[in-house]
Amino acid sequence: MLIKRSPNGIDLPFPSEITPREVFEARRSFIKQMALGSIAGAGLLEMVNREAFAQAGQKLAATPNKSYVLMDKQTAYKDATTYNNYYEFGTDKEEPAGLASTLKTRPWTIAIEGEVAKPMTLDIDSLLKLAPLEERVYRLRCVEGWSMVIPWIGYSLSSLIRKVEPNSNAKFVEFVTLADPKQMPGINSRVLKWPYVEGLRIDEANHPLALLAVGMYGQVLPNQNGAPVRIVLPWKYGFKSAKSIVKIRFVREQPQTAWNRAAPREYGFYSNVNPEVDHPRWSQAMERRIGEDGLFAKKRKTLMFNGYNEVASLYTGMDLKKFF
Ligand SMILES: Nc1nc2c(c(=O)[nH]1)N[C@H]1C(S)=C(S)[C@@H](COP(=O)(O)O)O[C@H]1N2
Ligand SMILES: [Mo]
Repeated sequence: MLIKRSPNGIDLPFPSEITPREVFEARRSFIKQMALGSIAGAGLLEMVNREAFAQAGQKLAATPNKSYVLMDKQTAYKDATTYNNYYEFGTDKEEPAGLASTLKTRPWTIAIEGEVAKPMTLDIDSLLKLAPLEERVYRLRCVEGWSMVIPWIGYSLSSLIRKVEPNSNAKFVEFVTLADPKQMPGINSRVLKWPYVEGLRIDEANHPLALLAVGMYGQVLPNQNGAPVRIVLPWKYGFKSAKSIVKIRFVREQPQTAWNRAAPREYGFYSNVNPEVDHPRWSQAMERRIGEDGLFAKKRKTLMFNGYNEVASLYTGMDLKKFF
């Protein structure tokens, strides 16, 4: 590395010479693989480049979808990428930003199976090309009482569902996420049973709002936000939006979900944002918008379905206190 001598005599690296951490980590893993002889001689340089640059920070083109814009100010990229819940990489909000940087998101495949006419295993790059990528600004509200406004990139989950042709037994959809103890230090903790599993009723999964997300802020998803592919369900508490999905299963019975298993009295299967149904240990009436958390910042009122009233018809006739 080039060292520039600063006027006060302290040696400082020149900014453009600083190696981004992701690139460094990728190179290190590449060198390890090379030492193990698992990378052949041909195309070496190409592999170095692919390993190092396929992931974090890469630009991703998407067309803004005008039906999904919000008046709310967008959360700063810095906040959305350093204040995360991703327990596989630690339970502290700041941990995933650091610890997930080594998550290997290529190669990556998603298996789609169960009650479908056309089960398939797609690699992430084919998944990206399955439907036109849209940008949609969604509010996401965590069950803990904070929210963010993020410009996501992806397409409706329903586009993927259509391709696999679910049969009439497919009443629910289960999302299974990566659980690799070699890459995920949080898996040693017993807060949850791994893998992290989430689920939806088939009609919820087919609602146009349900997004299969592969990017945000014009870029490929940062690892801590669920790279390379996650779901985003803005009318439900954040934990329903499973990160780093490896399997989507179409099933007959309501799936066992990670949080419902861990604390069934606190986290139900539906988990629709609902200011009238409190968490057993705290109120859900208000929320704190990340980035507005100064000493005198006003809290905001939490809205039914997080303000996404277009989903209300999915729940007509249901007692939402019972099906929380
Ligand atoms: N695999 C996995 N997915 C997950 C979680 C997790 O711990 N593991 N946390 C959930 C919770 S509680 C929230 S609030 C959102 C946070 O998403 P964000 O970090 O992109 O804002 O991810 C959800 N998806
Ligand atoms: Mo959450």
